[in-house]
Amino acid sequence: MELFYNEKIIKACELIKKSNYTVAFTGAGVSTESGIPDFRSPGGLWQRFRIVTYQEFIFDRQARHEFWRMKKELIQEMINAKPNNAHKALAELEKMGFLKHVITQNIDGLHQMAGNKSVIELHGNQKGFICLDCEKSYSINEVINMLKEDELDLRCEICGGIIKPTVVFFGEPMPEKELTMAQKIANECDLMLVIGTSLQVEPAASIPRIAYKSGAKLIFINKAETDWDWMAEIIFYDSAGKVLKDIVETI
Ligand code: CNA
Repeated sequence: MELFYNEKIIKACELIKKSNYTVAFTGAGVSTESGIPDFRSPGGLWQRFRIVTYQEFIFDRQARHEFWRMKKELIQEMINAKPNNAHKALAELEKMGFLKHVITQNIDGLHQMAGNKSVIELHGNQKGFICLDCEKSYSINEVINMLKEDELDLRCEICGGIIKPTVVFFGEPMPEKELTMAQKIANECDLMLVIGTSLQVEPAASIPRIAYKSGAKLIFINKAETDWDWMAEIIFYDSAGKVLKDIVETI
């Protein structure tokens, strides 16, 4: 029988209180209420920009132009963004001792800004940039200045190599250390909060499946349906900020 919203909140709180090892797995939907668009929702990035793959970025100057044009448009709103109620609630759950780790596909750093101490970033962080030849690092401010000068094919000042964000592109392998750690946590946890993700980007999306297969219960909080909703013990088709705030207040 379908439960009412308040009943689901109470049931979610019971699961969290009973659990010995709760983790959160988050995607772009956890940050939309901070003003950062996700990929697939109406108005999301895929309606405005084409996704440039790793291979295109490396081999195609035109694709690099496209990528940096998108970055130039989005970088300021990304770095100005502040944690919303969803990030704050997850930080609060960690502080209260109910949440052990956040595994995130996001690159915006908002979980750490909200106060979560244990955050595993599967796709890197938007603040890092590196020369692909000599590996010189560039700060986000240096990159913003380069973009102001309209250089849409950013090159290393030392060796002239291509500068690339350290975030993981489509077609690029995920960082091994983070992936291994996330898989281990997924195997060991007994409750996973799956929040704001369409679960369409692999291999990151395999993390909740690992948790499910190893016997963990899953709570989904998503505005839209996913192909994996059947795995969830409880599902909220709702705003992550609202649901997580209600969970923290009820707990
Ligand atoms: P996605 O495929 O765009 O899915 C987002 C999901 O979140 C959808 O199911 C939405 O229904 C749901 N959603 C949107 N807003 C809310 C909300 N307020 N409350 C609850 N649910 C909501 O994004 P995924 O994270 O699944 O895809 C993974 C990609 C997105 C990763 O590679 C990320 O790096 C990438 N990404 C990250 C950011 C960021 O760092 N903030 C922004 C855009 C894309």
